[in-house]
Amino acid sequence: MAGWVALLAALLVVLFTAPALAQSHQHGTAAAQTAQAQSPGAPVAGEPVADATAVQQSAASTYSNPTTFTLRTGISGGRMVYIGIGGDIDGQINPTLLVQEGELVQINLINGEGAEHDVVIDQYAARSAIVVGKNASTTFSFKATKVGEFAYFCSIPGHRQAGMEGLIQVVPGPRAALDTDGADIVRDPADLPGPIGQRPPQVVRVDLETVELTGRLDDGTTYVYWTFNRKVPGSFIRVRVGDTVEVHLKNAADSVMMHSVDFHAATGPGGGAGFTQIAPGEEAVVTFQALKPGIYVYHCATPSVAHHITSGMYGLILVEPEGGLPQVDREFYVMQGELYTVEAFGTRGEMEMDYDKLISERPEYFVFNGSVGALTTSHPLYANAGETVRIFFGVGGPNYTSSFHLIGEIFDHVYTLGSVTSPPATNVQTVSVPPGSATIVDFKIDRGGHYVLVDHALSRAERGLAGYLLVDGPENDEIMHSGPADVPAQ
Ligand SMILES: [Cu+2]
Repeated sequence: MAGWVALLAALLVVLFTAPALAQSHQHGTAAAQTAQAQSPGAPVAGEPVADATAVQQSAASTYSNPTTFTLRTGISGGRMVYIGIGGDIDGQINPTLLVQEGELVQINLINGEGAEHDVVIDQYAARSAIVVGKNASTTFSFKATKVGEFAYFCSIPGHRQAGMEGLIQVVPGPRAALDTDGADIVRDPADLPGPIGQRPPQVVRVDLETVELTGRLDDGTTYVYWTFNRKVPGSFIRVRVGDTVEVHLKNAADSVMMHSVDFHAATGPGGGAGFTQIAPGEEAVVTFQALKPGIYVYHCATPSVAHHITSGMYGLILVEPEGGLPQVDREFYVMQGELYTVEAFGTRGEMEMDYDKLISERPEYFVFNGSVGALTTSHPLYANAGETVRIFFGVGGPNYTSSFHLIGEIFDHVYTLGSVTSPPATNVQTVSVPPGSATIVDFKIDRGGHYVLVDHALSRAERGLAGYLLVDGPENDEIMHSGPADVPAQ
């Protein structure tokens, strides 16, 4: 019984920590780059007899998501083979899979022609399910604990001999981080101004510069972002109801595009966009009254608007009600968006925007604060047990509604639809936030540990969408502990 519980605990830890989450699939050496495909995927807790303690410790100290390879079965030169899909193994016959010692490896298998197949690695006692029909797929994972060169092959009688065999090379040592030319465009979720609280209305000047820059989308992957103030999302703007907001919008001289800004907090045509369509090097000023308290999105509104938004041109403005919001210990700023690239998720190099995918709403990437791993490996959220935490959460989109959820927590208060003048909903698990909208969630964090921000449409975690809230403090066993209750069940 104890062993079973420990195993379950290990599986849960893996499930809730490794999910494509992070993005520490750092692609390292030159050799690794030539042999590795990646499209980080779900952690399938496939290690049959995991050591629970070891898994928990490693999960608490490092967050790694799997190194992922996708193989499709097919026929080549009259032989049955595996064909690499995506990344650096794309198109290769029986590709050599290069893995670093200790990595969690995920292999996706797609049936390309309709015969029965599987993938087996004897030395790791790792195997996939058998895929039967054409286009059927499966996935499995294992931890590369042994260094060496091992065969992967199809165990259906005769298939290995017919050609379905390749190598997995496990080399010692950790993967070195890959240098990326792209700028860091991630907005630190702790980067927002403090509460305004009590003060009379005044004129508030807001400076926004539209900047186009090549930024880091993922390890080894860049994208030409269009930003407000060089980060995604744009600067968090904080005013109070009754303030006069004077927006100075400047379009950087080296921009290629025109840009503008539409404030959902403003009342008037285009939210200001009509007054702010500016060419590179130009500046425009628009002034509006903050008439209604709430948390609002702002975004670029230059055609194609969807293109400008997907490229990073969105942010939040909080119009505090008279006296401000209830005090909390920590506030964070998180926004969700999706990117439409020509190249498949996980491809390295410079991505290009795909207009056809954009207008047919087929994104490759989903991100919090602009890039894969933004809130996991590079800027996780930090808090202490016993503190109250508030997240201002908005969706830039341009198209996908978020089912915002914090794994392991319950929101004490949710300002539904961003309304701060309606009573907040209490004790909420998941909040629906459409594009161009925002919400505020408050909660007291009772127990130390790590918690995971997700869109509970969890397939998106496989395309980059996850964040961590790391809470320092006692892991209060009364609230949750591994194993049976202290008092026997009735
Ligand atoms: Cu723009």
